[in-house]
Amino acid sequence: MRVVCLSGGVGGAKLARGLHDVLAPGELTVIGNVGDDLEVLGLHVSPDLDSILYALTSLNDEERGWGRGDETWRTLESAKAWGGEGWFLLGDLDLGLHLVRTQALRDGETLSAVTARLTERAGLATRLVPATDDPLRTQVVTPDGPFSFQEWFVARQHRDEVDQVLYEGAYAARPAAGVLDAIRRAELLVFAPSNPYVSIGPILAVDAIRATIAAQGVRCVAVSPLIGGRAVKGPLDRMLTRMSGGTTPAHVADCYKGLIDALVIDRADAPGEAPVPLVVTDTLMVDRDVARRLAETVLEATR
Ligand code: FO1
Repeated sequence: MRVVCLSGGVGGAKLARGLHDVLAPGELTVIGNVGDDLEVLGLHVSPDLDSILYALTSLNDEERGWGRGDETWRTLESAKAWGGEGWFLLGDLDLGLHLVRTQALRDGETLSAVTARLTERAGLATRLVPATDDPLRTQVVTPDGPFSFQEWFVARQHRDEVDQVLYEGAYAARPAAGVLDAIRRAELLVFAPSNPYVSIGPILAVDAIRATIAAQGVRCVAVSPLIGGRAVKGPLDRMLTRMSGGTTPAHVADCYKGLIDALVIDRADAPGEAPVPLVVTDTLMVDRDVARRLAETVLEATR
C-alpha cells in the first residue's frame, strides 16, 4: 500500500519508523516539517528531517528523541570556548550531517535534493521529502512577544504560553518536488502523532499541500499525540488548552477539520467523542515493536 506520512520530529519519527518497518520497501513517503529549521554556527539545521532520517536508519538517540545515539559534544564545547553560540546542542556526529547539507545548499542544491541524496546514501527505500524548499519558518506569538520556533522551544524551554502560531513565508512556499505527486498517488495519508500547531501545521500551511490532501479521495488518518489529554513531551497540551479550549480527542480532530477521516487515540483517552470515527489502541511508542503495532493499526484503520 502506498502511504504518505506527514511528520514532525521525535514522536512523528517513531511512527514513521513503524510504518517503514511494516510496509514493503518503497511504499512509504514521509513529508517532513521544515518550520523549525534554523542556522546555528553558520550551519543549516533541519531538526525534524534529521530526527526522521536518524530514526529510519537507527542512528537516533532513543532516550532524547533527537540527535544521534552515542553522541559526544567536543566540537560544541570548543566552539563555546571560542565564544561561539552553544544554546542549541549539536553533537559531533550530528555536525557531520549539517556540514554536508550546508555545503550542498551553498552550492545551490535544494533541500529536497540533498535530503534525497542523504536517504539514498543511507540505503533507505523510504523517501523523505521536506514539505518545501522555500523558506517557511514557524513563529510563536506569546504574551512576551513573537519568537522564532527554536528560540521559544529550546532557548526559552517553551515556558511562554502561546496565543498564536504563524508560518512565515508559507504564502509564497511551493511544495518541494515530489510532494504533490506522492500525495496524489497515495492509497493512505497519515498525520503522525506530532504537534498539530508547530509540526503538522507548517506542512499544511503550504496551500497546495493542504488543497491536494483535501481533494484526495483516499483515507486520511491522524494519530493523536496526546495520552490521557497530556502531551508525551513538549507543550502541546498547554497550547491546545489555550488556543482551542481543551485536550480531548475532539480538540485534536478539530485541528485537522475537513482533512481526516479517522483519529487514532490512546486507551487513556477512550471513550471519547469526536467529529470523526476514533480508533483506540496503545499509542505510547516505548519501543520499536509498539511503533510497528501502532503502524499496523493505522493501516488497518483504513479497511
Ligand atoms: N531540542 C532541545 O530541547 N534542545 C536542543 O539543544 C536541541 C538540539 C537539537 C539539535 C539537532 C536536532 O536535530 C534537534 C535538536 N533538538 C533540540 C530538538 C528540536 O529542537 C525539536 O525537538 C524539534 O525541532 C521539534 O520537533
